[in-house]
Amino acid sequence: MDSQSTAMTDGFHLVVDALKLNGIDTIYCVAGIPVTDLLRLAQAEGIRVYGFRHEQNAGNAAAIAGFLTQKPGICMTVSAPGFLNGLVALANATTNCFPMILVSGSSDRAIVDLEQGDYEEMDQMAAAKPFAKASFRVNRVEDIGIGFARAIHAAASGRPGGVYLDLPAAVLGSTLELSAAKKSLIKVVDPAPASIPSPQSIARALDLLAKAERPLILLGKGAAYAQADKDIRAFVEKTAIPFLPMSMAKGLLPDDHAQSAAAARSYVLKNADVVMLVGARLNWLLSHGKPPTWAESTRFVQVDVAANEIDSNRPIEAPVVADIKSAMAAFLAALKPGQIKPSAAWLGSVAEQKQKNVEKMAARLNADPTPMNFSSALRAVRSALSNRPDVYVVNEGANTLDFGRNILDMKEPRHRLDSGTWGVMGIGMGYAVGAATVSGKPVVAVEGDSAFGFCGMEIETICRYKLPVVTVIFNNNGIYRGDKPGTPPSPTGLLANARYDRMIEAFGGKGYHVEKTADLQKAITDALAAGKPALINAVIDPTAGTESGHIQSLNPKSALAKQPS
Ligand code: ADP
Ligand code: TZD
Ligand code: MG
Repeated sequence: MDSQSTAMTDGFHLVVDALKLNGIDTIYCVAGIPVTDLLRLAQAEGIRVYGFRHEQNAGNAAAIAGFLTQKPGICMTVSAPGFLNGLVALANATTNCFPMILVSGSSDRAIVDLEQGDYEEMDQMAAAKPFAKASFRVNRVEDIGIGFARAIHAAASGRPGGVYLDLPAAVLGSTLELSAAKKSLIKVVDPAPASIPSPQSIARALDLLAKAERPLILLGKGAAYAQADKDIRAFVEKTAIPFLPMSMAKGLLPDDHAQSAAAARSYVLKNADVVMLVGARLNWLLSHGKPPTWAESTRFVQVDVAANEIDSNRPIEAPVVADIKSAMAAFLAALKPGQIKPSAAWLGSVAEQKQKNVEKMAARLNADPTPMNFSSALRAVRSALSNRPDVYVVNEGANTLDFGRNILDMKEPRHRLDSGTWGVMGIGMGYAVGAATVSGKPVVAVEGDSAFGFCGMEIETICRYKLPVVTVIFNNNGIYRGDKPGTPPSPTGLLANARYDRMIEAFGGKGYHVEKTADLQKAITDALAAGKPALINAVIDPTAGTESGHIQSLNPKSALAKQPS
């Protein structure tokens, strides 16, 4: 055929076509060689392109978009250093079971593989492997369609996770006949196929729950991800079993629900006889299911899509390997009226314990010290959000996170986004942009001053795209606490009296500096009403925090610490 007259396309266009064909409408990125023109083309073709200041934040935005939508979020980066900057976010997505695809341009394969010193040289596919659920490279332009299909399947199916897709510059620039190109694209059918539980596994789990006197349902972020909100609520209410949400499962049932055992957390973990885990792992966040937090005799139901999660920390008597949507539907269909009945004594003691703890907490919450402490400042945030269930709450820090998890009530599913499984700092601004761009709803990011520092430059991104993100910095002058005045900077200290509010003013956003709870509450209310980027510098007592927040016991102790020197 005469090549002059043959219609041609190239790798750039095929990537955009593959994304659009699969309903992917947003890219979070940092531009540069070799993806600049690719991003321009994507934008011109109607894909929303959000340019960030650092790839880690773009990756975090993509990952949380994946969590919120069940579709892989896309992060696009440049070769080697840009790719590596995005890798922490990819690993974090995999750890948290969020579907995400890190797409990165890469340099000349022939030069990279002989280590001849290319611009931004690196074997990125190999580097990504240990941190991703899957890692692929497209070596031929006609394989772009297959590359994206494989990446989408891998990210979204089964236990979701982060996937790496390598696009060498030469592939982007390669041409292909239009007719062959069209045939090479794949529209993925059913990227997250249902995983139906066996009827035996459902019966076994219901039998065990029926034998329980002191049952507990523990909801994790897998349950939030599954978007089975109605069925989960129906099962909890029909069985009358107390439930405990992990932090990102808060709001699946509202925190003020009568069956919530959140205020009696230690009591129920220690005293339940049968625990039904729904999309929650028995990892460090649950003390590995082991004493003294848990009883030796506790028996477990575990609903999880990943078969190899079962028995990872404690024997699971009734595993239900399935996706949670299918599993909850099967539970509701099989449940007989009156089959499961927690004992009245158990429900009574959970209620009593809750009452006691709520009263204890009320005393702390009602105090109004100057300067503010974590409890009083969070009460102000809670009051400001009390009639705004639509607001997404992002939360990170140590004390800021640990107190925030307990004090900030959620009413809607998937509206609390936090440091998650890794306890990683710096997710805040990426998650805020991801949540705002996916939902179009306002976001309040409650950030420790140190946590904010890992991602703070993205307030420029937030201002550039005019996103309704209100960042509240709990400014206690440091990691956990501030330094004593007049002492040289310690490893945990940060500058005293920093005015983070002035940073956002440099970008045209609204800054607030507040020292009192009433002013903090008003600033949040006003900023949300304005619907524009804002940053509130909230002064917190630098002596109020504790080392490592609520997980101080995880710090290794020096064997020599108590010996005379
Ligand atoms: P949390 O930190 O809230 O306790 P984890 O991240 O530890 O939650 O656990 C989430 C679990 O949910 C993972 O084991 C994952 O395999 C599982 N999961 C994720 N999505 C689904 C789903 N749709 N159906 C079933 N299980 C899921
Ligand atoms: N680096 C990364 C990426 N993640 C981490 N978790 C840490 C370092 C260590 N770290 C924590 O575990 S919490 C924290 C760090 C640096 C910051 C705590 O200070 P903060 O919060 O100002 O954010 P509080 O309210 O002062 O405790
Ligand atoms: Mg701090």
